[in-house]
Amino acid sequence: MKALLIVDVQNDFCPGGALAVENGDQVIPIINKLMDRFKTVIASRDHHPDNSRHFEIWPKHCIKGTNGAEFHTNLDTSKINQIFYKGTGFQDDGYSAFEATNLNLAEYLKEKGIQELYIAGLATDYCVKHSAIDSSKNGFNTYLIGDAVKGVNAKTGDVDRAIQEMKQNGVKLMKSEDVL
Ligand code: VGL
Ligand code: ZN
Repeated sequence: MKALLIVDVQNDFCPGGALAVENGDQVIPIINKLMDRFKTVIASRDHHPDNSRHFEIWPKHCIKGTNGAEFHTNLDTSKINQIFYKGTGFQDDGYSAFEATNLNLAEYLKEKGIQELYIAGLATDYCVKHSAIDSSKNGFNTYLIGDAVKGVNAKTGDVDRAIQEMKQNGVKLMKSEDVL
C-alpha cells in the first residue's frame, strides 16, 4: 500500500509569499495529477505561532490564521485525506511532517497499512528533505518525486546536497512519469 505526501504547498512558499521558493508553484499541476494515482493522499502544513523562535532564523511565514499559511489556491485540496500541522509550538521548527503535532504521521500510515511513501512539495532542501529522511527512518520505502519538488537553494548546491543526503538515507529518486 502506498501514499502520497504533499509537503507545504502553501502561499508563503510560492511566488509572492513571505518565504517564496522560486517557481514553487510549478509543482502544483504535477501534484494535482499525481493525486489521482493514490488512494491515500496526505499533506503537511507549516503552521507557526506569530512569536515563534523559528523566526529568529527565517522571515515570518505560515503564521496560523494568515493567508500565507493556506494551501495555494491552485492545489486541488479535494483529494487530501488528512492534513498534518507542524511547527505549531513556540520552540518548534517542525521541518519534518513526522513532527506534526495534531496527529502522529508514522502511526497514521502504519494503521492504514502503508509501506511506501511518495513525497512531493516544498522545499526540497528543508521540509521535503527532513520529511523524506524521517520517512525512511520510520521504515517506509520512500520515494522522492524529483520533478514534483522545488528547493530554496540559498547556497548554490543546497538542493543537490539535500538529494545526496536523502539518497544516503535510503530515499529513492524518481520522476512523476514513473507514477503517472
Ligand atoms: C520550510 C523553512 C522554514 C519548508 C519551512 O517548508 O521547507 N523551510 N520553514
Ligand atoms: Zn517554517
